[in-house]
Amino acid sequence: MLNFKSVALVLLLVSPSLWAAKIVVHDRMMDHGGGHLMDMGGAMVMGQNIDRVPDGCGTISGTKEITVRAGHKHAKRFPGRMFAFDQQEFNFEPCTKLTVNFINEDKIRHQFMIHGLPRYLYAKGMFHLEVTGPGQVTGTLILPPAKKTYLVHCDIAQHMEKGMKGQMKVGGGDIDLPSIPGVTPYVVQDSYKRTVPLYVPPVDPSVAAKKKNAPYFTVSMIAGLVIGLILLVALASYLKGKQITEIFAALFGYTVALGSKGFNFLKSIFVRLFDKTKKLSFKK
Ligand SMILES: [Cu+2]
Repeated sequence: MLNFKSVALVLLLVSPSLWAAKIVVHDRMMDHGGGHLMDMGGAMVMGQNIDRVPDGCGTISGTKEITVRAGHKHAKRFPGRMFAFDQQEFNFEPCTKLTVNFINEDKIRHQFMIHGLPRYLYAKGMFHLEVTGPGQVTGTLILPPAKKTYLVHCDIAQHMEKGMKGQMKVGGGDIDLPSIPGVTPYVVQDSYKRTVPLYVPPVDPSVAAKKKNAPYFTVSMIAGLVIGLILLVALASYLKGKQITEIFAALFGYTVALGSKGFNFLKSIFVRLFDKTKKLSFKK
């Protein structure tokens, strides 16, 4: 018998939040030195800098901590996109010590990368967080003093092109980057109208020349015509003076004769096959 408690229990069990993928927190990373940390679970930090103050900063201006989520579901707001971060633009004061908690909500690899940082401080000018999800990884860097816009993206093949792209403006930034979903116009704008002409395959010039020089009449074509003419004359002389009913009767007769011959031929094959099988089946 159903009562309130059992209904509540069933509702609780089918609740999607209960079945949502569990976020693994990667907080026991091995420090490989030089700001490079990793674990065996697919989490990585590169370019971590917790204490070296960038040239021109003098001192750390302040500390900030943000949480950035990455996943397929965040792209729903952007038609035609496949992946996205939950936020596309970040603004910080120069020389901020920034800690990023990066949460990958998908069951694939995602990254949070900042590009264009000074190379004397960040290898390849890059700060990199990565986690094979669902999972969370945390890293810290100190932003340079320059008024500049940095590219933020996921570098897994096609993830940026499919929407996982943002920009980080330090001191107000210097430019706006293109194709940031919901922030700046796409370089290649999707269109649902058919504006591109249908594909016409290119013609190989050597094949086209061969076709152009080919003779209008070929030997096989003339032979066919001659044979056709002979047969036509023979048929005409055979049919000469015959009534239309006679012609149909003759055609019917030929068809029946041909059909019965064919039937007999097939029958003989079946009979032979059957005999063979019979002999085989009795062989021991
Ligand atoms: Cu990604």
